[in-house]
Amino acid sequence: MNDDAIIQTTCPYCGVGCGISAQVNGNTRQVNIRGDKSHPANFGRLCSKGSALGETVELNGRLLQPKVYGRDAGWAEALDLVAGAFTSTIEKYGPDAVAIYGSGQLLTEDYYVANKLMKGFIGSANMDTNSRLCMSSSVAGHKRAFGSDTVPGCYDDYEQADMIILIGSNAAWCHPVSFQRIRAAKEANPALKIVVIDPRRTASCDIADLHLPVASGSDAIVFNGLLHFLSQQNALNKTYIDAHTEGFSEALNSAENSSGSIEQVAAQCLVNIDDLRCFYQWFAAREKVMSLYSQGVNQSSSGTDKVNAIINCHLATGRIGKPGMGPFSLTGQPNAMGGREVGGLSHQLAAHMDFSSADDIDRVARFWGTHAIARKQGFAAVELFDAIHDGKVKAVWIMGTNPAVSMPNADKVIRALQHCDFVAVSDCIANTDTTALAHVLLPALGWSEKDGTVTNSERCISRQRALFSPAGMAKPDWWIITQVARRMGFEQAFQYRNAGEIFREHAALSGFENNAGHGLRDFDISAFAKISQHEYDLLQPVQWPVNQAYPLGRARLFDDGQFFTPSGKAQFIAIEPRPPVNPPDKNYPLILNTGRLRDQWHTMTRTAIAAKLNQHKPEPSVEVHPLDAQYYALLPGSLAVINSQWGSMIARVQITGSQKQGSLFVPMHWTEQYASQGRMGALVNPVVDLVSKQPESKHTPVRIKAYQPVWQGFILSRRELAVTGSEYWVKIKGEQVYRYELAGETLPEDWRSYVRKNLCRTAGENSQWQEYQDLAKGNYRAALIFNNQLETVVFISAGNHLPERNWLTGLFIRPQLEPQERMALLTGMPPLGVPDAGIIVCACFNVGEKTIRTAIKEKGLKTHQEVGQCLKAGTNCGSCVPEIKALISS
Ligand SMILES: Nc1nc2c(c(=O)[nH]1)N[C@H]1C(S)=C(S)[C@@H](COP(=O)(O)OP(=O)(O)OC[C@H]3O[C@@H](n4cnc5c(=O)[nH]c(N)nc54)[C@H](O)[C@@H]3O)O[C@H]1N2
Ligand SMILES: Nc1nc2c(c(=O)[nH]1)N[C@H]1C(S)=C(S)[C@@H](COP(=O)(O)OP(=O)(O)OC[C@H]3O[C@@H](n4cnc5c(=O)[nH]c(N)nc54)[C@H](O)[C@@H]3O)O[C@H]1N2
Ligand code: SF4
Ligand SMILES: [Mo]
Repeated sequence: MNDDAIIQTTCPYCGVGCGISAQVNGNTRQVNIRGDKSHPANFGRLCSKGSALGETVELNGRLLQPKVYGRDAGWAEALDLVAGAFTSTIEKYGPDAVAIYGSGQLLTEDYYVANKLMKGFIGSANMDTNSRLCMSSSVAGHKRAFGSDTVPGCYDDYEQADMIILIGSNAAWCHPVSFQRIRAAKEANPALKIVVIDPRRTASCDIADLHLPVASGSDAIVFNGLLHFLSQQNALNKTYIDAHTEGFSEALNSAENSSGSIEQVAAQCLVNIDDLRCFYQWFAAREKVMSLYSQGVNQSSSGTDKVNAIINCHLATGRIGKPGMGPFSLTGQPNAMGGREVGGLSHQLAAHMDFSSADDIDRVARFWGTHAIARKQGFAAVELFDAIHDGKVKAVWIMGTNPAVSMPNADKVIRALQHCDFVAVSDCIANTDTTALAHVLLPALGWSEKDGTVTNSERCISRQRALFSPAGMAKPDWWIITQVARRMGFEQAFQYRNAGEIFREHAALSGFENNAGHGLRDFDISAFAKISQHEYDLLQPVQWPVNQAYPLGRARLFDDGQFFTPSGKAQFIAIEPRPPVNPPDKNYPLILNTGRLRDQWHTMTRTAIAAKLNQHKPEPSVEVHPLDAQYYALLPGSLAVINSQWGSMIARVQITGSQKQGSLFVPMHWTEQYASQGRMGALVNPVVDLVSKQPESKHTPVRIKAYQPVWQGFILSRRELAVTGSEYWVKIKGEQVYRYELAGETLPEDWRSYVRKNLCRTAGENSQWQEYQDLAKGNYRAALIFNNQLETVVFISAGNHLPERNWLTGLFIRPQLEPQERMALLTGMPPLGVPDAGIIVCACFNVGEKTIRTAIKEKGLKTHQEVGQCLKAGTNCGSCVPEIKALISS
C-alpha cells in the first residue's frame, strides 16, 4: 500500500451508505476519515459514527487468530473442524440439522457464497440473517404490494417533496446524514411539511411541523383511517387506481369498517384529534408525499400490515415512482439491501427469487449447476434459535451478528447455544457475548481491510475498499466460507479467487433468464456480469437495476405504473389492524420500547472502542414519563430494575416528558462486555409477525422498580481493570481513561482493602494513594498519582452523593497536574476559576454542555447557528443540534 494514499470506500454502519474518502498510511494503520464529496448518498457529509471510524481500526480487541475450543489454532485445523462438523451432522441427521445465521453487515460477495453453500449445495434453506429482525416486514409488504422487494424512490426525492412523514423512524439519530439533508431541504423550502409518527418525542421531531405520539403498535389504524379519509374527501386518484392496481374496494372496505370516524381513530391511537385531522388534510392536499419508515413499523407483530397500510395510501393517490413521492423503507444496516439481493432470508433463494416458485428453484439450480438445491423455506431467526434449543438444529455457523444480545428472549438464545453440539462464529472482534459461546472462532477481516460491495436504502451499490493489509491471520468472510465449502466436497462451485469473481457471478444470476433486461424480476445488474477486475476495482456508486435497458442505473422504479405481479398491477392489501400480541397486564403493566442511541452501533463491538462515541450516553438508561416515575418512586439518575416474563436488566433512570405515559424506552446497545446487567434482549418477547416472522421488538410488557444498592461509586483508571465485588458495573472507554460506574449490595467493613482487592486490583500494593474515608457516612475517596499524572480515582458513597465525572475524566489527558488540581482531586470539583466542560454534547468537536450554556449566557447566543459559529458545536454532523436548541430554550 502507498504511503498516504486516498482510498474511496463506504461507511460500514447505517443504510444511508455514505461514501468515505480515507487518507491512509498503510504502514501505520493510521487513517484520516473524510466524507466523499462525490458520493451521491452524502456529498461529503458524515455523522458522528462515520467521522469516528479512524478510532475504531486499532488491533486491540480484534480476533486475530482462529480458535478451536478456546485455544489458538491454524486455519487448516479450524476450517477442517467446521467442514467436518457440518458434514458429519448432515450425514447423521440430514441437511436441515445445520444452519447459517448471517448479517446485513456482511458484504454482498460474502453473503452470496454463504447463501449458495447452504441453499444450493448443503440443500437446506436454514440460512437466515439478522435482517429478519430488521427489514423482513418491509420485504414482505413490498412483495405483497409490488410482487417484488423494491424500494421505488431515492434520496433526491427529499428535495422535491412537499411533505415527508417519518413513521417509526428516528432518522436524526439513525440515518443522520439523510436527516440533515431533509433539514436542509426544509430550510430551503419552509413549505415542506414534516410529520413524525412515533410514540416518543424523538430528536427527529426537531424539524417536525407535527408530531403524532401514537399508541404503540397502532400505525395500521392511522393509515387505514387515512385511506378512509382520502376516500371521503375525494382525494383519491381513480385513474391510477383503475389503470395500475387491483384490490382497491376490499382495502377501502376494510379501512372503513376498521377505522370508523376520525374521532374513533384518534381515540384508538391515543392522539389529539385536531393533530390527526391536520395530518390527514396535509396528506390529502399535497401531491409529493414521502413516507419514510423504519423499525417502529417493521418490528411489530403486525409489521407487514403496517407496511401495506402505508403503501395502500400511496397507491390510492398514485403517489409512487415519481419525483418527490412514494413509500420509502429506510434500511438499517449497511448491506441490508445486498442481503436481500442475494436471498439471505430463509424464504428467499437468490437474486430476488424465492421458494414460492418452482420455476425459480429450477432456474437457480441450473445456474449453479446443482442437484442438491433446497426446495422449501428454512427456519426464520426466532424459529431457528428455538430449533437449536430443541436440538433439531445441531450445528450452527454465526457470521457478523451478535444474537446473544440482539435476539428477543436472548437468555434462551444463550441457553440454546450453550447446549448446541457445534457452534462456529465468524467475527472481527475477540470478545462478544456470542463469541463466548463458540466452539470455533473464525477471524474475519474488519471494515478497514475488506473488499467488496454494499447496497444502501436507495438501491445504490458502492464499493468498500481495503485500507490496510489484513490484521493478524484474519481472512475475508467469502474466503472462509468457500474454504469450508471446498472441504465439504463442493470444490467446483466455490473456486473464487477474489470478491470480484463472486460479484460477476451474482450479477450474471440476476440477469439469468430475466428477459434481456426488460424485467421479469426487478433486481437485475446483468450489466456487471462481465466487468473486468479493474472495472470492479474502479466501480462507482450506481443504483440498480443496471442492465441493457438502464446501463447507467435507474433512480426510480414504477414510474411507468408497471409492477412485478402476474397481472403487472400493484396490489392493495385489505388490512384488519391488530393490537400487539402481548398486552400489558397487572403483573407487567408497562410497555417496553427498545431502539437506538445517536453514537452507538448495535452491540457496541466497534463504536465503544471510540472514546468520542461513549460520551453522549455513557450508561444503559431507561426513559420514563414523569408521572410513571412518580408512581413507581423513581428518582432522576437513580437505578431501576426492569423485569419482563422473559428476563431482567438494570438501567439508569432518565425522566422525560418525551416518553409516552405507560411506556419505557431502553437502548438496545449494552452487552455483558460493557455492563453487568444491561442486555435488554433478555427481556424482549419473542412474538413475531405472522407474515414476515419479524419479532415485535418494540413492545414487551414489563414492570419497573427502584434498584436500591447500599453503595454507589465510580472509578476512573488509566488502565483497564478487572472489577469484581460490585453487583452493578458499567465500563466506559474514554480518552486515556476507563470509567467504571458501580453499585453494590453489601457494605464492606473496610473500604480501603475492599477497593484494592475487588475494584482496583491492577494498581500495585505499594502505591501512594491520597485517601479520605468517612466510615460513619460510608464515603470513600482515593486518588493515585504517578509521575504527576493521574493514574486512578475512586469515589464511593453510601448514598449517591457523587460529583460529576467530567472534570476528573478530563485530567487524564493532561501531561502534568497543577498543584491546585492535585489539591482539589478528592473534592471531585475543579478548583475555583477552572472551567468544567460538562457532559459532552457535540461528539464531533468534543464540546460540553456547560461550555455551551456559558457561551449562550455570556455571549447572548440565540440560534444553534450562532452557537456553531462560536464553538463549532453542531457544525459537522449536526446530530446534536436538537440538544443545542434545547439548551438555548432552557
Ligand atoms: N446510531 C445508530 N444508527 C443506526 C443503528 C444503530 O445501531 N445506531 N442501527 C441501524 C439499523 S440496523 C437500523 S434497523 C436503523 C433503525 O432506525 P430506526 O428505526 O429509526 O431506530 P429505532 O430507534 O430502532 O426505532 C425508531 C423509532 O420507532 C419508534 N416506535 C416504537 N414503537 C412504535 C410504533 O408502534 N409505531 C411507530 N410509528 N413508532 C414506534 C421508537 O420510539 C423509535 O423512536 O438504524 C440504523 N442506524
Ligand atoms: N430489542 C431489540 N432488538 C433488536 C433491535 C431493536 O431495535 N430492539 N434491532 C434489531 C436490528 S434492526 C438489527 S439490524 C440487529 C442488530 O444486531 P446484531 O447484528 O446482533 O448487532 P451488531 O453489533 O451489529 O453485530 C455485528 C457483529 O458482527 C461483527 N462484525 C462486524 N463486521 C464484520 C465482518 O465484516 N465480518 C464478520 N464476520 N463479523 C463482523 C461485529 O463485531 C459484531 O459482533 O438487532 C436487532 N435486535
Ligand atoms: S449516516 Fe453516519 S453511520 Fe450512516 S452511513 Fe453515513 S456516516 Fe455512516
Ligand atoms: Mo437493523
